[in-house]
Amino acid sequence: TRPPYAPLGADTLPDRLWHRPELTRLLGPPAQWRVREVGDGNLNLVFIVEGRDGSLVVKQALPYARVVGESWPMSLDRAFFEYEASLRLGARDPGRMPTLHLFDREQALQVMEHLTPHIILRKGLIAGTRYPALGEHLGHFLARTLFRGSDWAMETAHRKADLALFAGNVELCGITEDLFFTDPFFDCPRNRHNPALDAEVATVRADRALKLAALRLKARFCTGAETLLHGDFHTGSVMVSAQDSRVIDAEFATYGPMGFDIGSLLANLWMAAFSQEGLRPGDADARAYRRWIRDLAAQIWRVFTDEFARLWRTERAGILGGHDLFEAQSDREGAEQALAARLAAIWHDTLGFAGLEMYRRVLGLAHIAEFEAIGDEAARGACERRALRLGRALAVTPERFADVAAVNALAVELDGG
Ligand code: SR1
Ligand code: MG
Repeated sequence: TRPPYAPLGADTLPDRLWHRPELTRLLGPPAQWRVREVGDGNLNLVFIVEGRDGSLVVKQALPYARVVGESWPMSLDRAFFEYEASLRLGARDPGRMPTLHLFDREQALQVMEHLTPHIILRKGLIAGTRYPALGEHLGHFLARTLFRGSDWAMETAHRKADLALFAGNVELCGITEDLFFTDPFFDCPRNRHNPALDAEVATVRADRALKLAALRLKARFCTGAETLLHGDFHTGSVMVSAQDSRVIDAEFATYGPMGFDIGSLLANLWMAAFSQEGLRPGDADARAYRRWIRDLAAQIWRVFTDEFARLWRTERAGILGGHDLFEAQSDREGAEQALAARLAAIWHDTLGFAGLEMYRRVLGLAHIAEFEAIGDEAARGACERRALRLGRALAVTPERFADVAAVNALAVELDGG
């Protein structure tokens, strides 16, 4: 009989996993394993195991949300959905997810490649590091995973099966629905905010236009099952080295609108840019660096649209120029017209979701390290206020922003240069 679920500890891990060939093959003899718990995310345990012959990461779900504690029970099934999503996202953009070596559903445990010398992108952005290949990697990842998980690319039977599978990720979807679209807009006990923003919080409570936008976007998220999303695609879900970028932590995966992943990522970049003045006040490089971050956001959107268009022209099934149909004359113009309409709709969604991501990271439960690292409340409040202003404009008046340059222009104006 298999042992029931039990959380691992750095001291117990070798005794619990010494018999797994996937580990001994890559690490060498268990007696020589050195184990560190390094998880600093909101949900899980993460261990780095180093052995004679190599190193691995062991990730295990806890039966509660680590960020809150045992008072917030959480299903271990999230490890299963993360595993299933990682397989699909990894196949749709090969090389961008860590290699998986083992999944044990009962123990809610995955063993994967130890990415080294990679660090979490959010930490790299706080440190002011530039990553030359990142924009291309993330733009491609978004285009390939979002396009290839959709009905533009998948056969009906496969897509419906996946839709049904990921519809089971109920608990984590529920967290997103609450934390993203609901909590920041009322006096939820889970919320917390910088006291320097008390006036802004009072304004949000009375802001009907913003609440209407949040309701509209929640409906888009809940009903717009366009593709398999990563579902939590912020700068804490990307690991980077000088040349490489990897995507981790797909446990919030669900079918949803393409703009959700794109908006989550771009919002975190715009917030990282706003944090620079608070992190390094008056520093000339911090100013240059925030321009680099804004340019990165623009590059990601450009690479995304170029790659999405390429896939549309080469991998799409169906009428108007898609393959697999014997049309008398393929309608190239119609295909381009449909592509432009699709990209415009994705952009519109992207803006709205980006706007709400900013609200939830400033006023909700799960804040971001860029702002939290600014010790002075007033200085931090100034940065957070800019994020709220940009967020409101994106969510409530998306039609103001024809393209990413228009968003960056408002970010520059709010940042004073
Ligand atoms: C209780 S989970 C809080 C947040 O952490 C994750 O990274 C997701 O962003 C989630 O919303
Ligand atoms: Mg995560």
